[in-house]
Amino acid sequence: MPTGFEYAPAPESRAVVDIASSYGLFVGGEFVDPADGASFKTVNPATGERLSDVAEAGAADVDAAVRAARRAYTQVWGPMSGAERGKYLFRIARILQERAREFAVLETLDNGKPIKESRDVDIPLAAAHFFYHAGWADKLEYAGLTTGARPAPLGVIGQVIPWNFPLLMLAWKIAPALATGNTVVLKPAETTPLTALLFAQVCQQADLPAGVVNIVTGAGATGQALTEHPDVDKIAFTGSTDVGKQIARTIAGTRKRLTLELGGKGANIVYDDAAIDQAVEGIVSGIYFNQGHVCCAGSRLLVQESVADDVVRRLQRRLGTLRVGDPMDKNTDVGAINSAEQLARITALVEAGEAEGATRWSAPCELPDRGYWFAPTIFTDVSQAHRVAQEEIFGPVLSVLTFRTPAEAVAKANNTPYGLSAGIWSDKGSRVLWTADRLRAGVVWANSFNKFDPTSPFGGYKESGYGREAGRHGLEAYVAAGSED
Ligand code: TAP
Repeated sequence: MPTGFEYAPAPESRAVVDIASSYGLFVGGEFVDPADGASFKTVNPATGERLSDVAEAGAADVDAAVRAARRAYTQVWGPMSGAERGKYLFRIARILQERAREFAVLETLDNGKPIKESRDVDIPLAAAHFFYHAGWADKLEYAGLTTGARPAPLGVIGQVIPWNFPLLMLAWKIAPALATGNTVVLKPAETTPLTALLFAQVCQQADLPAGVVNIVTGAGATGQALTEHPDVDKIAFTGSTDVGKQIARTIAGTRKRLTLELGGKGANIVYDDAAIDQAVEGIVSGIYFNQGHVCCAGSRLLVQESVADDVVRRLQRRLGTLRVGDPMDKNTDVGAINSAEQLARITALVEAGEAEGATRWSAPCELPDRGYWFAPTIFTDVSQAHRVAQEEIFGPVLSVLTFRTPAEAVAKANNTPYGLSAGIWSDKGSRVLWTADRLRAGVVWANSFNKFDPTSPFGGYKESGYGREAGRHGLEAYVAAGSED
């Protein structure tokens, strides 16, 4: 066992994955204890039970991680050829595939998402991200991402990620940074550190040079220490708009680069000529997938007035068939809310919706009596000024608004501070294109929703952040020769 591991599997996970009773930080290729010995517990949100104790990194630990990353950058990873770097990324991708079952179970235990989603979405997409970027590592020159014939990495990258797709967000951050020759220090979210720590073991298994990837676990203060560290060349942040703004203020006036992937309030626009049953499926996956803990969720349904009653009726019928409960059950559609804090946030916004006069309907389902749960919910009679139409709920709650004309649909869709995602449902290609052209959203899906692919750039307008992840555009954020210069 590596240093910092005290092995004692949690009872519920014994069969598939070994969860240590405590974890150290991953710094310089090894698991180490934090300087002041602090730790916090991570729990299974479906039961409230403790899974493990995880080290809490302070400023001294973050400094040690940044120094390890700097050494690795200068001595090994920076000078290495793209073809060699690519081999490591391919190796990591293959190990993620080989250990997919272990990762899926661990993700579901720590996050609360249904096992069928971690098994079929999170883990395969994380592996796909490493495969995709492995392929880029020796081709940067052809994409104009080098200075002369040399790649121009930025150096040491500090990365901070949220809890909704823990391994996938890690892959979105680490794969492009490594492919372009940078080294990283990554802080996972406090409530979901376990798959990042299993990923650290994958780095060891792949013989990745020490210090190329460092994982510092902890709360917001750990993330802040990382963003404030003077020897970090760039911060890549995914999380809430409030914390994103705080980080932008911290970084202003320094030499650091910054990319921000923040919140959203996506509109799913359904025209009267849409295939309604297909649209209803898209609305359901748009907002109830991953309990609505999705930055690009279709959390506002904009439906044309003439079909609104029919769509809402069919939607309620469909929600009645969703299975809410044990995330480890392969038939579960909606799992647990990730934390008590998030449940409180959802509950408060739903209460605000009721108080402001919107009509609430929740699916008639029996919720487990321990852990954190919220029944799939729909608000009708919503006006644009209501908080449930403006603020990100980040839970299984849909706000329904209606429109008469395409122009009204676009105006309402664009009427939030966010601009991350949107969906359009229509039988007419010309109407889809007309609408897509006018939406201020980084991603627009047509007759589908929540489709992801490592080749497609992803990112926001307005308060949803700046910079793109994935595709060729995503690489630009990690090189000096990209379009940012
Ligand atoms: P946040 O509360 O913003 O947390 C995100 C990360 O930042 C966590 O690791 C958090 O640590 C850390 N953090 C908190 N305070 C910090 C500070 N002052 N300095 C540096 N780091 C700090 O968001 P969340 O609740 O985890 O995630 C939900 C949000 O993420 C939603 O708004 C969602 O839309 C957004 N999101 C966006 C995207 C994209 S691609 N746009 C994707 C996924 C999620 P702790 O975990 O310890 O608080």
